[in-house]
Amino acid sequence: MRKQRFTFQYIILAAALLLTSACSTPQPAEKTLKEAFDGKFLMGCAINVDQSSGRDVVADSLIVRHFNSIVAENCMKCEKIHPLENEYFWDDADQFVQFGEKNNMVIIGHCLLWHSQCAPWFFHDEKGNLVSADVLKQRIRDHITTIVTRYKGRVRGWDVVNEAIMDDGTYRDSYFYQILGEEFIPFAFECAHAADPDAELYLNDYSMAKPGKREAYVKLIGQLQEKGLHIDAIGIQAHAGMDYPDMNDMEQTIQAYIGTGIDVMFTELDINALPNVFENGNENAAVEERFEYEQRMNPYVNGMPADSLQVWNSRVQGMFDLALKYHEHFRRVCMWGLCDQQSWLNDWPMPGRTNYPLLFDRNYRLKPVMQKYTMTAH
Ligand code: 9MR
Repeated sequence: MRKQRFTFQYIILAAALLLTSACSTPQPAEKTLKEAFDGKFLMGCAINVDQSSGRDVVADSLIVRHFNSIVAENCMKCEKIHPLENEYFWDDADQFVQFGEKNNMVIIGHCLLWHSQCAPWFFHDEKGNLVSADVLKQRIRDHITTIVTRYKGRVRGWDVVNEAIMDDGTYRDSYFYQILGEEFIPFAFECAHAADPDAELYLNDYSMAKPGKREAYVKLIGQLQEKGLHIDAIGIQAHAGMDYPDMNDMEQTIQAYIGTGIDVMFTELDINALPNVFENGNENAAVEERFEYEQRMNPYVNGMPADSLQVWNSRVQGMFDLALKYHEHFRRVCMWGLCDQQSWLNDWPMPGRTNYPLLFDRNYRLKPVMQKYTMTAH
């Protein structure tokens, strides 16, 4: 009797299984991000030292699964990698490069020259005076040659000069500019190419959709090309917000850069979900700008409301749709971090906010907005 009931239960179970598989339409398997954009552009992620050292195990598993390119969020910046004139600190940068190699990723170096986070010794002599043009050139040459040579053949491309132009198209009044004038940019490209002739070389900046900035970069690219210097692509950082940049302006920027004959990339994509703290609706990503914490500027501590999320989703898709539209000239789309809780935007320009700028949420889940790409052929 007992045996009979057992057999009967098996028959029911088998029938139910058969019925379910016959009725359900086969679901397309969800692709990873890198699979979704395979053949179109590289899918990149800026990683921090916890990730490149293997300490952030959960993040690492997602980075390896979803991304085929990495960039160093901080460990290759001058103040970290070259803190004193005769002292380089390689541990973190070496680990970053090893992480990329171990996981078969395209490794990007960020950044060789940047006015910000540049070690204080770089521009001054022992008396504290600004150094001469010749001394600065020698320092730039040593800095670039040493770093690029160390990772020759391992780092695919370098942000050679970062954030050199202001939103209105004028040159940033950095020490590089004050001491060397416009010449510091071609000089940096010359040094980088000499150190690794096979490395890709890039310019990189934020608020690129601003017409003044766009025109200045088109002119600068032309000047580098006229001098016969090697430049492969320009990085549109793409630190965006809920109402900027205007997508038509962004598209015009992409077209203008492609028109110069080099490729484009989104190199630091994130979408700030919080109210703009700047009274003038500032669209930049200048790390030196800071505000004191105000509760009213931190409205989504417990999550984003549906209407804001909808806007955020359309902004993200707007950026990816542009990259897809121009994919023949788009080398890479790189997120500026993996998941929301790790983003610099929780603390900039105001500390202690709860922001939602990235593709993975605070529980390390890929946001549903990306199903537009991961669930379909496009
Ligand atoms: O995300 C980076 C943050 O952790 C650093 O504190 C900050 C200063 O080094 O730089 C951030 O990254 C910047 C990038 O290097 C250049 N473009 C703007 C990015 C956001 O500030």
